[in-house]
Amino acid sequence: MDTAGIPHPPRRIPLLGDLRGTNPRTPLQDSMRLGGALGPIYTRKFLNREIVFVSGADLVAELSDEKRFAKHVGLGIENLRGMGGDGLFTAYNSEPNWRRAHDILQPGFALGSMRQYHPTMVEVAKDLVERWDAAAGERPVDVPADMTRLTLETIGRTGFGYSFGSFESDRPHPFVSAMVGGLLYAQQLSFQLPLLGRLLNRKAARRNDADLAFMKQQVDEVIRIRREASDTSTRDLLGLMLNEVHPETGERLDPVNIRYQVITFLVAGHETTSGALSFALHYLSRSPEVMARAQAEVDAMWGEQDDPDPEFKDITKLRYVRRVLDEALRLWPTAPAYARVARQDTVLGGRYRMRQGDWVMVLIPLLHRLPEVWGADPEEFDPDRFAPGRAKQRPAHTYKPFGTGERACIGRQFAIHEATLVLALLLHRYDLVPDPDYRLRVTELLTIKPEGLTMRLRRRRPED
Ligand code: MNH
Repeated sequence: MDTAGIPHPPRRIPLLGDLRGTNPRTPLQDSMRLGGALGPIYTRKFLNREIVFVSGADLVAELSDEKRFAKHVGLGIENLRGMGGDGLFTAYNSEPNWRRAHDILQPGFALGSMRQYHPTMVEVAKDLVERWDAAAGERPVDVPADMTRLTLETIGRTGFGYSFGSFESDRPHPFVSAMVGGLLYAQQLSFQLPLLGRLLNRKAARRNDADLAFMKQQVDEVIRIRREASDTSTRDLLGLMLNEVHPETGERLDPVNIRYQVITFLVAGHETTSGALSFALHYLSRSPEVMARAQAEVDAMWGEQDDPDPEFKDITKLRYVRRVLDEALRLWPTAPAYARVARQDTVLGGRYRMRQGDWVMVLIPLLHRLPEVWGADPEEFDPDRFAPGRAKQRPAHTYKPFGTGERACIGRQFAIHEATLVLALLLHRYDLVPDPDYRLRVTELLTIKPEGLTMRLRRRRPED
C-alpha cells in the first residue's frame, strides 16, 4: 500500500522501524495508544514490514464493503495456521474448504440448534453456580479462570458431547494450557525476524510443536469417542462435521479438516466468550446502578425462586442484561482486531491508494471509542448506549465486536445466548463485591482478558 502521507510514530529508526516501545505482550494496547495520538489511520513499521492501522468511522465503513474488501488472513491469524490449519477461522478465502465447512456448519448455529444447546448451557451454568456457592461469603473467585472453565465446558458439551471436567479440577485443563502456549507463541512470532528469530527460538518452537501435538491428540480422542459410539444421529457440531454432506455439491469434510475444525471451535468457541463475561462482570461489580437494574430485570423474570430453570425464550427477553454484554464488548471487544484486504486496486478514503492484495488492520477498541460516534465520554461504561433506538442514531459499521461480512463470527448467537444466560443467573443469585485494590489490567493473547480479576460474592437470598 502506498503509505506516503499516512501518519506514523515519530523517530522511526532505519532498518528497525517503529520497534521502539513495542512490547510483544501488549501489541493491541500499544497500537491503541498510538492510534489515540496519530488518528484514524496510521502506519507502524516492524523491520521490513509496514502495517496500516485503521479506526476512523468512514474508513471502517468503506472497509466493510464486501465488494471491495475481504477478510485477510495475515499477521496474527497467519501464525495460527499451525493450530487452525484450513479450519473456518484461519482458512484463506481461496481454500474450497472454507465454503464447504461454512455451509455444512451454518445450521449448527441456527435458532433450532441454539434451542437444542440451551439445556446443556443451563447445566454448565449451574456447575459454575455450585462452584461459586462454595466461595460466596468465604473467599474471592478468580473470574477469568472460572469463566474459562464455563465456556470450555459449554462448547465441549454442546458442540461435541464431550466434557473436559473443568469444574472438577483446580488447575486449567491441559487442553487450555496447550492452547495458551500455542497462542502466546503465535502472538510472539509476529515480532520475530522471520528466519533468525526461529533459529534463536528453537526451544520455544519445540514447545509449540508439543503443544499443538497435544491439542491434536486431545481432539482425536473426542472424535474417536463419537465414532466408536457409531452414533450418526446427534446433530451437534461434531455430528454435522462427521455426517453431513454439502447441500449443493454433496461433498464431505475430510478427516484432517475435521480435526482442524474441532480445534478451531474449541478455541474460538471459548476464549473470546470467557473474556467477554469477565469484562462484563468487572464493570458490573464497579457500577452499582447498572448491577441493580440488571438484577431488577432478572428478579422480574425469575422472582424469588432460589434455583430458577431458565427457559430458552427467557434469554432473549433479558434486554438490559444483553445491553451490559454489548457495552462490555464495546469497550473490550475480545477479538480486538481484524484485517481487510483489497479485492482490486482501489483508493481508500478518497486518498490512500491500495493495490489488489494490500491490507489494513481494523482496531476495534478505537472504533468503539470514537467521541464523534459514542459521545464525549467513550471510556464510561454505560449500557444505555444500546437502549432501543440509540443504535439507529449512530452511523452504520461503528460497532464490530464480531467482525464483518461473510467471514464474520459464525458463533455470535451462540456466544450471546450463553453469556446472557450466565450473567443473568449470576446476577439473580449474587451481589458482586469488587476487590477495592483491583485496577483493570488487560492481558493479550491474541484475544484479551482482565488480568488477575478477582471479586467476592454475596448470596442475595437466604441459603437453603
Ligand atoms: Mn467468533 C470469527 C469475535 C465467539 C467461532 N469471531 C470471529 C471474528 C470475530 C469474532 C471478530 C472475525 C475475525 C476476522 O475477521 O478475522 N467470537 C468473537 C467474539 C466472541 C466470539 C467477540 C464472543 C464474545 N466465535 C465465538 C464462538 C464461536 C466462534 C462462541 C463458536 C462456537 N468466530 C468463530 C469462527 C470464526 C469466528 C469459527 C471464523 C468464521 C469464518 O471465517 O468463517
